[in-house]
Amino acid sequence: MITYSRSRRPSPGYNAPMTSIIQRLAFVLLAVALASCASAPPTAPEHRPEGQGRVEITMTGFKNAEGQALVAFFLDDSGWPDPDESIFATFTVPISDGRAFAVVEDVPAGPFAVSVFHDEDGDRELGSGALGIPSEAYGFSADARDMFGPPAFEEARLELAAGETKQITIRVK
Ligand SMILES: [Ca+2]
Repeated sequence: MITYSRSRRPSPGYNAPMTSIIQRLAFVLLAVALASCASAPPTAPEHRPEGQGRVEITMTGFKNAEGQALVAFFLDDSGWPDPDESIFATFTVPISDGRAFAVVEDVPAGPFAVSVFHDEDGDRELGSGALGIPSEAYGFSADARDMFGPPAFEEARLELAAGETKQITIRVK
């Protein structure tokens, strides 16, 4: 096959079919390579639908009104669930009658998750006591809870549609 290219003088039609077959084969291989890349979800960025919505968060279960509720809003697992690592929004909300309420506007449609804790001492850290067990109450969207640490983003994940106002309740404990 390689030697044919040497005799490439006045006979252009001779090499042409082989070239086009090689080009076609290369294209098929490229398509296969691209297809196998697309089916690797851990590295591929997730497609989000167009549009925005609004999320209304009711938080319940606060045992007193000291300090504030620290709310962290995430669109993916990047930084989850650390309030200081949220790329989208982190804010504090006052507590009244064991409850707190927040509205998050202009949220891109698609997956999201929320982490909340009762920052009683106002140090922006989830207090922990003996054996590292949290001493301040906390909770996550979708009622996600894990015995041995924070739940994964996927466990707390909810979906927002474009134009939707979604009301969620997070119970801290
Ligand atoms: Ca704290």
